[in-house]
Amino acid sequence: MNTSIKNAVNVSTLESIVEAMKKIEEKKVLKLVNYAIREGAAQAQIIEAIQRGLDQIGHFFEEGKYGVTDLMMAGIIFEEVLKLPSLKLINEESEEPIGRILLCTIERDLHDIGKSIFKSAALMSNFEIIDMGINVTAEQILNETINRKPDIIAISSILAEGVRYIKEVNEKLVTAGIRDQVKIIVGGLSTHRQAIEYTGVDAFANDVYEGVKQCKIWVNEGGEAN
Ligand code: B12
Repeated sequence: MNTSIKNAVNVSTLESIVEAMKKIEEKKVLKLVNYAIREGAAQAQIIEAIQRGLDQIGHFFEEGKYGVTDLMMAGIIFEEVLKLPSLKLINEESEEPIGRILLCTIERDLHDIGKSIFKSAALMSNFEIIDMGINVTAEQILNETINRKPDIIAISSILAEGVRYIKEVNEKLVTAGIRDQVKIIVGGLSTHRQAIEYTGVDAFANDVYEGVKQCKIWVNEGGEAN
């Protein structure tokens, strides 16, 4: 994905996006995003601005100023932004896929925005994506791995409890004798470097672009992790 800044982007437009997002002002966010794109903002800058707004919303939620409905509305706004044609998050050129990724949000977790961003970035890099959706169990991941033979399993885990289910994914693949046939990468709020050791996955990335870069290394080099 080209994340270079084409023109000088007005920093205040990006700050206005953060503010509008923070206040959950849907129309204003969409208007500002379109404006920022016309100013030459890169996709990554826009996503980063929205994410900063979401972080504030998260804090307000923790403080009790916002409720679940507000979280939900925030999620809807982000989805609307991701769908904007001007953001061009989908690669329209139909080139031969460089590899197959099985993607999901882990069991009991309904957050799918980070997953969608990873999906867009991976599609832009010509990966084939099998999107299993949200709240996906280790058993379902195992079955789909056997059936679809992906090169990589990419798991999004936003809730803290996700780590235990990711560990289960690794254990099921080991028991089935197919763990060495697939790489596993995880990302999300609940994951950190220590989680790699605990869960037995191959890599961790909280930045989708870093995550896709790692996936490319695996498919290009025949599967060696960093
Ligand atoms: C929107 C939102 C929701 C929406 C989600 C809508 C949707 N369509 O996804 C809804 C309303 C459903 C929701 C529900 C809940 N939520 Co919520 N939610 C949020 C909020 C505000 C934003 C999350 C988000 O989308 N962020 C933007 C994305 C882009 O960021 P991200 O998910 O982290 O993804 C980035 C990286 O992590 C990474 N990444 C993510 N996945 C992957 C995968 C791979 C492979 C890679 C490489 C990278 C990667 O790349 C992304 C881009 O940089 C956060 C607050 C916050 N600070 O994030 C709380 C937050 C995540 N929620 C929280 C909570 C507590 C809940 C609820 C339990 C609330 C409740 N009492 O009901 C429920 C749980 C429901 C469930 N079972 O999942 C807590 C989680 C605490 C924790 N760590 O366990 C947070 C942190 C709020 C808080 N501060 O308390 N939520």
